[in-house]
Amino acid sequence: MKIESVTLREIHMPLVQFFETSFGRVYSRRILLVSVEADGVRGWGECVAGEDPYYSAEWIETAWPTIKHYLAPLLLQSELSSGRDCAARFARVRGHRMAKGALENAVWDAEVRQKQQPLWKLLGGTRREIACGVSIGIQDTPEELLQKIETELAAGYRRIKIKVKPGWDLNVLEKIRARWADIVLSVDANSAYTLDQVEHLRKFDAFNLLMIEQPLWNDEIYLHARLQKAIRTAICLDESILNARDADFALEIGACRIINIKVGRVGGFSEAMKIHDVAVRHNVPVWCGGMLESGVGRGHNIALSTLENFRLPGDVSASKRYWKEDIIEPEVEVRADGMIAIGDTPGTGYQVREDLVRKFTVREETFRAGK
Ligand code: OSB
Ligand code: MG
Repeated sequence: MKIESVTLREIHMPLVQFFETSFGRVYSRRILLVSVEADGVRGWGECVAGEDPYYSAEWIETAWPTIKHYLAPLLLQSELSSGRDCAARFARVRGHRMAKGALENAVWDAEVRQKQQPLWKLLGGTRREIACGVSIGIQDTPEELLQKIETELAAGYRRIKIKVKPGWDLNVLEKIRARWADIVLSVDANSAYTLDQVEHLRKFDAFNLLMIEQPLWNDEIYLHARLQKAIRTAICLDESILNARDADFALEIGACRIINIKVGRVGGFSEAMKIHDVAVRHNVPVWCGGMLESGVGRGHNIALSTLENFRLPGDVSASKRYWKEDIIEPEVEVRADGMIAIGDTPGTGYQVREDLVRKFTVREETFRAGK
């Protein structure tokens, strides 16, 4: 494949509802989209870097110049045989995984359009439907949270995850379990606790949770192993797992019993697939995380979720939970049984609505070989 050009676009999309985690609240997304032109087709990728450096050190204003000055030139200099080659091409650049992932995934996207194959097949997927859960942010009151859970259960979602932090945890779990004793429930702390709070964290064991996601520091694995020995609830790591070596280490020392895979966090499909395979060797399930993506990233998350070891419902939910109008056609829809059907359409099965992308674009820049 010859990559002729790389285009970056920043689009603004207001969220239907604000989303609050232990690190803050967002009302609207600034999304960095990447497109590549290769042999007459266009491939799309989404950079999941946030509007602030809170979930990770990367944010939209580090991703843009990193792609412009370092990553795009590495792709434009000579031919590639596949999306699989990108990671090696980018290896000299340290970190910046979200920037790398956006570009690598745009190349895979172009590749499947060119080969007229479904993306999920090229990635090695087998599932013809995938199970969906929802991630529900911190609300102003517990009553509003209960109302939201009721709505999502009625829509058929197969797992409810709530965001927690000190002061919004055991008290809300009590209320949820009083109303729904048996639903599949998990919590995500986004690093809101420390190991001094082990006695407090042990109290989560009373609520029959599927998992507690990322309770401790974002850059720490070993202390999660100490915590996992002290609590019964399965720990799932998100922020701490940046590559397949991290996953192998975490599973070897017992730092978690489940892994959340986000293509952006780990630098693209190829590393995500390696983490998937490491988890298979350890017989540990994985699931696909979300980063409030537009339809571009959502389509990629769906394709990844067809790999065999994505055994737990992902944070892969319907477009309409986030956007008044998503930038893909059709929009992502979840069936009444909480599943998304996987078709045989080439590509992701979702077409990018370039008219809407143009409407939402606030800046755009294109790079070509030798420029
Ligand atoms: O930790 O999984 C997370 C959103 C932004 C940043 C981090 C996280 C999340 C979510 C949202 O939980 C998942 C979704 O896209 O619905
Ligand atoms: Mg998380």
